[in-house]
Amino acid sequence: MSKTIETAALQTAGKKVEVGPTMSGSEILVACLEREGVDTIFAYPGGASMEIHQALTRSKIRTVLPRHEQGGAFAAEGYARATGRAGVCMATSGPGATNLVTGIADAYMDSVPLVAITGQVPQAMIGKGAFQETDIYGMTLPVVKHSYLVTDINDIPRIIKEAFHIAQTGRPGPVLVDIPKNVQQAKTQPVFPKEAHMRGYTATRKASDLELNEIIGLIEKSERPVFYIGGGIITGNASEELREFVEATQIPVTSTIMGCGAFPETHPLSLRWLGMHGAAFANWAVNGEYEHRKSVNEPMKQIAPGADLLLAFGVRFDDRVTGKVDKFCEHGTIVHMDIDPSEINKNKPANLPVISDVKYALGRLVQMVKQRPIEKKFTAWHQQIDAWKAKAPFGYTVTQEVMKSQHMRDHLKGQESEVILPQMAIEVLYELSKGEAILTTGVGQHQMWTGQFYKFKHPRQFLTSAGLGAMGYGYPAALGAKVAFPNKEVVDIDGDGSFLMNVQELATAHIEKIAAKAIIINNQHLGMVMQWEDRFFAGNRGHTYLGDPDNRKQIYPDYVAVCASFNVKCERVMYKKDLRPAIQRMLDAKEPYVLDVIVPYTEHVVPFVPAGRTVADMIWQA
Ligand SMILES: Cc1ncc(C[n+]2csc(CCOP(=O)(O)OP(=O)(O)O)c2C)c(N)n1
Ligand SMILES: [Mg+2]
Repeated sequence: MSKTIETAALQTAGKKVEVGPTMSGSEILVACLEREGVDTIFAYPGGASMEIHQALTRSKIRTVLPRHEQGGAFAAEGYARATGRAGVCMATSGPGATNLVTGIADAYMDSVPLVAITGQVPQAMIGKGAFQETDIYGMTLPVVKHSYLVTDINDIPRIIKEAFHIAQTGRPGPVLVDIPKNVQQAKTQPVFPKEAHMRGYTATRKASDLELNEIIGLIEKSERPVFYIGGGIITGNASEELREFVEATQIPVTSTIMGCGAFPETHPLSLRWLGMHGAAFANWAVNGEYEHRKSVNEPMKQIAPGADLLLAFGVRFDDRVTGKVDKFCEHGTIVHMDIDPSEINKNKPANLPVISDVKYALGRLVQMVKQRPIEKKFTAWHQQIDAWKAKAPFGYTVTQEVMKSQHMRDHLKGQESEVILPQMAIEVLYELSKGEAILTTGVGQHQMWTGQFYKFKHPRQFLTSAGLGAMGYGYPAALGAKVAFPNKEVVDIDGDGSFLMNVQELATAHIEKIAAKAIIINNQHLGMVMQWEDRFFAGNRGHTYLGDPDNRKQIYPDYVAVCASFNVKCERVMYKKDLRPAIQRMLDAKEPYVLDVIVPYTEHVVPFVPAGRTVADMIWQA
């Protein structure tokens, strides 16, 4: 049994530590994970990590065996995004480790706390081209917040303590810990530190009252302020403070996709999300309304001005949000608040940069406006925004193009009124789940429609691969979220292309009894790429059809049969009349459940600001 002692030397250093009995490196690692409060690890074994699995069999930590390391990494991310605590995944050296890379990159792009552990060949073999040797440390350097190659068994407790601290504090991100097999096998008496001490690592930064007063001064001077908020509000746990400040100041709020749910999208002051496929009214509120121009050579003709003050909190001015960045909020004063100084002036110069923990800053701003309320009511601005909301809500219609499509000819002959559009499926899910489900997605059109037709009320409700845009994310991420919250409804809204990329995780769902649900929005195409082909390449198909070209009438692959082979229930839904009851059956199920919803491929996601363009180029009418 381990016991807490303070040795003379360590007492001198003023640090409380726990010294354990002699153990192997693998056992020490698992003991460290236990001390970090890890309850689940998504881990796939191999020669260089099996010793750690042996130690895990003697631990209370739940080990979930994904069927592909990428699935394990995405599941750990789903767990992390849903809880805010670090997700943990593990793989063996070589191919196991490289299979984690996409998940690590995804966590890096979206600032998700992830601890990725890899087995490595024995130290003496490193650099010799040993069997399953890869320099995963070097390979992942550009996509980690930090990484370690453990060279001494005595370092394991400190490294794991630091890894979790780094992953979860400040701007969260992925940390890689690569552990050679001989270090796992060696034995020592571990010394577990209670805290991480790292010189030069500052996780907390606080805005000064001077800076915050300046923000209030700018709000008082402004006529058309807008909040542009992102994932930073969610990772910074600042939703409550944001809501209080917004209600006190009446400033409308738009978010990035990463920020969906940080401010309730059902709130009258919500402008939903902005950017390439965001709400037209959000794009207008930030940039102003312009006459639609057919070519970039035409001048931009303004109809109404947009924000004169942009409060950009916990965002990074991603190109999918800004389009042509110098035209983004061209006439507004920009306040950019972030905990990560490297974001300031990276993509867009800020008039007032503030480096701060956003929860602290918003909390303090709330106190300030309580003491001295802002007089302005922004009435004219709210009227303008209401008019924009009425003019261009998210919507869809069954168009002539849909009616004449191959889909109608092949599948709905005589029953055209029963066509299911992708957007309908998401709307019905929103209704039947009362807007309370945790959703994950793949990447593509279905992902954008999920954002548009499901209104997120809570932070950590919409888990989507935003920055990396990694197809295959949806179902494994749903498994991770469901493991964390077994009593919440977790649904992956996926594309037929994306779902197939990690279809093997159906086995994980069944064997591990993880009741995550999935709705496949099956258009038999790589829909988003097809949309760009339609818009920019005269509809010429460059390998975007996923069905069987020799038998276009067949829906391919047959997901009902695929799921059946994994012992997972699946229904195919072709007609509108069947949609609602099928979604209800899926929600009622206490086990993994898949709906394969067949939709036409003819729909385009609108609004659409083509890449690198401006709000004047936005296509917003279908
Ligand atoms: C791993 C990966 N490969 C390729 C892409 C490029 N890509 C973006 S969207 C898309 C189409 C996705 O098709 P599907 O999952 O069926 O979704 P849909 O757009 O049809 O709703 C592709 C190929 C990507 N984002 N990720
Ligand atoms: Mg598709």
